[in-house]
Amino acid sequence: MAGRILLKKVRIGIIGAGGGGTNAVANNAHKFAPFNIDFLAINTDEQALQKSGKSNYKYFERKLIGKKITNGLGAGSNPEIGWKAAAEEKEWIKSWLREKKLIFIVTGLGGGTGSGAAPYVTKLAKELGITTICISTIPFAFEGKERTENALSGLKTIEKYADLSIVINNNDLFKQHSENTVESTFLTADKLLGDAIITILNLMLEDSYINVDFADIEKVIKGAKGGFISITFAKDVNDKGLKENSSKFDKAIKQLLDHTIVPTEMKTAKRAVLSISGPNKILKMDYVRYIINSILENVNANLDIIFGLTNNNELGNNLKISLILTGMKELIVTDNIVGIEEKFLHKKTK
Ligand SMILES: Nc1nc2c(ncn2[C@@H]2O[C@H](COP(=O)(O)OP(=O)(O)OP(=O)(O)O)[C@@H](O)[C@H]2O)c(=O)[nH]1
Ligand SMILES: [Mg+2]
Repeated sequence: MAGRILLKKVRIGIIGAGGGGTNAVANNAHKFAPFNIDFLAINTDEQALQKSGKSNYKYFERKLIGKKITNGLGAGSNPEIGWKAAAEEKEWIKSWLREKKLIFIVTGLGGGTGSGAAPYVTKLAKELGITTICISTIPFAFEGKERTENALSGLKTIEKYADLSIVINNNDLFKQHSENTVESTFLTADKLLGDAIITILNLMLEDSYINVDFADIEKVIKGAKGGFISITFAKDVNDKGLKENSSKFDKAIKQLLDHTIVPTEMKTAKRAVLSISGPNKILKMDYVRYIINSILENVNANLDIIFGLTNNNELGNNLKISLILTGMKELIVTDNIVGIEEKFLHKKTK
C-alpha cells in the first residue's frame, strides 16, 4: 500500500504545547493511531502534563519543560516564561525533532506555555528544515484582553516561522454554537484541531488511484503561511448521473467553503490540494469534474490544484471531499503586534 511505504520514508510528529494543546492532541490520539505517528506533549505544568494523554498510546511522550524557571508549576500566563521554558530543553526537543520530515504543532494560544513554547518549537523546527504546520486557537474575548494579546504575540512569531499556520478563533466557534458551554466549545475546538491534521494525513496516506504524496503536500504547504483546511461529505450520492446528484454536490461544496472559523480571504488562495474519496460506483469522472470546476469557480479560477482520488468502500453512498487552500494574502497578525520572540530578545538585551 502506497501509504505504508510513505510512512517509512516520512516520519511525522505531532506536538501539543501547553494545557489546551496537550488536551487537544490527547483527545484526538485515537484518530491518529493508524498513522504511526510520534506524539510529544510539552508543558511547564507537571500535574497537567501527567493527566494529559491517558491513552496508552505507545508513542505518546510527555516532557516537562522549564523545570528550572517554573518548578513544574506552569508559566502563569506569561509567554516569555513559556518561551524560556522551551529554550531550557532546546537540545532535548531538537533531538526529538531531528528525524522528522513533517511536524504539526498544536496549541491553545493565550496562556503562558503554549503562547511561548509553540513559537519557540516552530522556530527550532524551521532551523532544522522540517516542514512545520501550526494549528492554534485564539482565546475567547471573555477570557480577557491579556490572553488575546498573549495569543497574538505568540501567533506573530508562529507565522514568521511556520510553513503553514491554521488558526481557529474560539469566538467564531462560540458564535456558531452559542448554546454550548465553554467546555463543549473547547471540545469542538479540539475536534477541529484534530480534523485539520487528519485531513492532511489522509491526503498523504490514502491508497489512491491518483495519489497525493508527501512531495505534493510539501509543495502546497512549504512557505504557504496562511491556510485553510476543510473536509465535508456529499451525502446519498447515487450512480444515476450528474443531473440526479449535482444539487448534493452543490450543498457539500457550500459547506466545504463556508468555514467561517478560519478567517482568511479564501479567494486570494493560490494553491490547493483536493482529494475526493468514495466507493467505486459513485467515483464517476463527470462527478469529479463537476466538483473540481465548482471549487475553481467559487475560489479562484487560476488555482493550482493537486488532485487525489481514492476508492473507499467504507464510505457507503457518500463522497468525502477534502481541501487544503494555501497562499492566501492575509495573515491574521498585523504589523503593530510585537512577536513573542522580539519581546523576549528585547528584554534580554536590556
Ligand atoms: N481546544 C482547547 N482549548 C483550550 C483548552 N483549555 C484551554 N484552552 C484555550 O487555550 C488557552 C490557553 O490555555 P492553556 O493551554 O491552559 O494555557 P497554557 O499554554 O498551559 O499556559 P499556562 O497555563 O499559563 O502555562 C486558553 O486561553 C483557552 O482559550 C482545551 O482543553 N481545549
Ligand atoms: Mg497551563
